[in-house]
Parts: sequence; C-alpha cells; structure tokens
Amino acid sequence: MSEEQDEHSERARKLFAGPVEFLKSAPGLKFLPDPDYPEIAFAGRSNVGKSSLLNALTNRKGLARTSNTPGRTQELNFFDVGQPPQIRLVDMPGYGFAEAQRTW
Ligand SMILES: Nc1nc2c(ncn2[C@@H]2O[C@H](COP(=O)(O)OP(=O)(O)OP(=O)(O)O)[C@@H](O)[C@H]2O)c(=O)[nH]1
Ligand SMILES: [Mg+2]
Repeated sequence: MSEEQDEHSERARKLFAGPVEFLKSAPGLKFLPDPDYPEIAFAGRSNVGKSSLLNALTNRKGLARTSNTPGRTQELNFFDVGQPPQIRLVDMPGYGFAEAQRTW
C-alpha cells in the first residue's frame, strides 16, 4: 500500500475504534435528525445481519439490537461515529418479513 493509503486506513481504524454513540431512533420521517454529517445507511432484507454488521464494524456487541427473528429493527436508528462526529451510521428496518404496521 502507498503511504497515502496507509494513512487513510489508519484514520479509518482510529475512527471506528473511537467513540460511537447512539443518537436516536426515528419512528417516522418527521423524527429524522438534521443531516449534520455524512450518513451511511444499512439497508437489506430482514435478518441478513445489518445490525450485526454495524456492531462488528464498530466492535461493539450490543450497540445495534440484533435478533434471530426477522423484523427486529423497526425504526431508523442513528449512531454518531467519532467525537466530534465524522459520520453517522443508520441501522434501517429490513424488508421482506416485517409484520409491523406501516405507519409511514
Ligand atoms: N452465521 C452468521 N450469522 C449471522 C451473521 N451476522 C448476523 N447473523 C445472525 O443473523 C441473525 C439476524 O441478525 P441481525 O443483525 O439482527 O439482522 P438484521 O438484518 O439487522 O435484521 P432486521 O433488523 O430484522 O432487518 C442473528 O441471529 C445473527 O446472529 C454472520 O456473519 N454469520
Ligand atoms: Mg436489524
């Protein structure tokens, strides 16, 4: 790897090893936080491991709630990465299995 790539990797490693904070859950669009930082959202079918992936990336076991049953995540969950935050991760509900009522 070039020196520049090394530097980027090291910055990314530090960012994900540092503070990650749950910001809020948004049960509907009117509850979305202001778009203060770049957002990276995890979308996909229910139960494929979106919440688990978010925990693995940030090396924190219970940050995003996971479960064996599809449809665990029912709101948009926002997590700020870095202090001050650099990016915001969004754990989204999965599609395909959700039995929750559509409210938005
Ligand atoms: N074998 C295996 N199982 C995994 C992996 N990642 C997650 N799982 C399992 O897959 C199941 C669902 O994981 P979640 O992370 O809750 O899935 P999700 O995509 O967030 O699901 P919803 O919130 O319902 O959309 C859990 O039982 C996890 O333990 C993986 O890499 N390998
Ligand atoms: Mg989930």
